[in-house]
Amino acid sequence: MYTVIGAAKNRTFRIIWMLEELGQPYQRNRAQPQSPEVTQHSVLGKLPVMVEDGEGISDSVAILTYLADKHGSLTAPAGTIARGKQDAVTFQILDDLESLVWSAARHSFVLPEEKRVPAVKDTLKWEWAKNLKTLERRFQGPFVMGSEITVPDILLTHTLNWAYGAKFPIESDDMMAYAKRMRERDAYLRAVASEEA
Ligand SMILES: N[C@@H](CCC(=O)N[C@@H](CS)C(=O)NCC(=O)O)C(=O)O
Repeated sequence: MYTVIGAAKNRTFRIIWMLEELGQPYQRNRAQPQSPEVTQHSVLGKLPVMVEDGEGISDSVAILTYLADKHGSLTAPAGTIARGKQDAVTFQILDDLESLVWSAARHSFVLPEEKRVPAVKDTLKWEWAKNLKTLERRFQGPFVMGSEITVPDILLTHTLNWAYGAKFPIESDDMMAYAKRMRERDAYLRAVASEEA
């Protein structure tokens, strides 16, 4: 049985959603970042961490990739060209989209107040709009990599939700419709219910 460590409303949601897509049982430990439950498994102290047989794996995308490979689902097989292309899109989402909303959060409430530069958020939003258009050119539809849901869909949907909440621009109707479709999935709705339980 997997144990997912992470309080609600953060990247932990990606893992819960993935496990719901896979139909795998799991238990929750809603520990806070930097608490002993987290730091015993990860020196970073960040959420999420997933524990299996007493061993912890940190970093949401590492966990998603581990689960996808282990269960042979939501991924192209490791060592294939298709997988190389899928991982490239995963890194594009991390580098060019998630990093921008994360920087905006850091300059809004994460960094010590005297270190924040609120004006940087305009630049981050401008760059986001440009980078989202580039991602859209790579988007195959109906899912990121084509006909099947894969790891980048979990990451992209979570990042779009986060960006929307942070008032980052999502100008494309297609992207808005995609995110809405993803949020209507049964597994997504079960993950939301788990977060709210
Ligand atoms: N790249 C990591 C980032 C993890 C991360 O920064 N998690 C946040 C919550 S979403 C956290 O634990 N922040 C508290 C801290 O850094 O102490 C991942 O995707 O899991």
